[in-house]
Amino acid sequence: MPNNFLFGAASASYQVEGAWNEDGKGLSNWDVFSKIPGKTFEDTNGDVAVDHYHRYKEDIALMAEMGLESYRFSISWPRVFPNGTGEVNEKGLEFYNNLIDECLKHNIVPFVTLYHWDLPQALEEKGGWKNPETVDAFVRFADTCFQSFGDRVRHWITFNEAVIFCSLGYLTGAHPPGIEGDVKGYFQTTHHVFVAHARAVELFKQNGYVGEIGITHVFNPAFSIDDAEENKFAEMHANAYSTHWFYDPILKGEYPAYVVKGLEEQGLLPDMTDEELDLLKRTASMNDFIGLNYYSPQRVMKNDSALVMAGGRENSTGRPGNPSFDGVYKTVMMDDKVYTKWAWEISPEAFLDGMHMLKDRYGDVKIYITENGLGDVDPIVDGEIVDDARIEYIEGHIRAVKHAVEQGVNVAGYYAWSAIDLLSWLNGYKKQYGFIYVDHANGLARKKKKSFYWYKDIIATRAEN
Ligand code: BGP
Repeated sequence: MPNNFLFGAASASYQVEGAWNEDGKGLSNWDVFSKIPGKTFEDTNGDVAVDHYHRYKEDIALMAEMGLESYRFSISWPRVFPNGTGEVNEKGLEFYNNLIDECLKHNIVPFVTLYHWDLPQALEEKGGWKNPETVDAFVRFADTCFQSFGDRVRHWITFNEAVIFCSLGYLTGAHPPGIEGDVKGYFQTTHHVFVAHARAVELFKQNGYVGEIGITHVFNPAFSIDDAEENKFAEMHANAYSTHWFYDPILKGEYPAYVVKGLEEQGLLPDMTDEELDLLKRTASMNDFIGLNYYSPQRVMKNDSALVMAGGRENSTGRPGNPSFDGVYKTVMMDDKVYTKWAWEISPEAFLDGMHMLKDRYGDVKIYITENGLGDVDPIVDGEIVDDARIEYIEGHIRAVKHAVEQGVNVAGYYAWSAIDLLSWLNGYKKQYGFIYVDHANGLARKKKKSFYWYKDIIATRAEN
């Protein structure tokens, strides 16, 4: 891999930090939602998580030992603004200042996500992402972060995976605010997120901050199960709703006409002002990159039933739900494909094809793979964590990135999910992703997994072989 290609790993505030009520932090929607019985796996929550808030020095030192070039983490909005807006919590800023400095001390490039799902509860109670005031509050939060950390942070992601928090929040109810079946609400909240993103990007550029800014979307490229015309139509439909709806407003500055028409016909088009649409248009060329979180593709076919929201992999993994309209597509599992324990298809080939699909539609936009990894219950052999399946998974996907780069796709970095074992939103601590193991039975002690040494070698050799 080229020398300027960044090898990193990622995390998110609610999933690692803990310290949910310390040093002036306000409540997040997840602090509240996860305590409603039955909402999360075995009622787990992120109150303590893996205590990164107190152990970040030890964690960053381990990342440095692994040779990590960049660490993607998110800022907890309620730690900075306990009520979402209003007074800043200086202690919150102090934590992120320390975290950033610790990364830099070890030559690790901080890659900061502003919003990875932990909305201040005070804003959730006022309508969350349905309320345009949340957009204003986000822009202020973003500006505060640019001002406070912009002298050292050069890489900013505004939002992580709008499709997930909007669809699970408003369609399936699996994430806060726990609403089911509000299809218009789903589209409305995605629109507000795109507007919030565009306003933050414009402000970043207008104020002359140094560095790059973009957004991260989950990327589930859709492929028809066969060549039947009706299934090919389903594939087109699935890509339009799950990919183009999310990438077009950011990179082309307008929504895909096909989806707009479909939503209009069903009375589901979000409320949008001319001013917002202009904003999307004029900021499209200002995005420096797009982040892709890729785990698996969708295999799709015609769906004869009416509106289907559950979309997917027929188990309860908490994945979305891509909405299907007029019953034209559904996502299915196939006998000849390989799946993880949580029924997510493993396909580096689809990843490579997907990157080409994006290049075909969006040209040479810079891409960071901001998440990719294997959720597993790691085998422990004689006290060692022998996560060969993770090594195989990541190796296959890094190889796909290498091919993509060789074939002219502009990929600038790869971030494994995750640096350290952490809370899985809906699967608790059982589903592991990290290179660093966290021993919950032993005071959250850290331990290096087999993959830790393997990734260290990949980075050191720049994935030569
Ligand atoms: C992405 C999220 C991450 C992480 C990952 C794995 O959608 O951005 O925060 O959770 O998926 O998901 P899970 O923990 O459900 O296996």
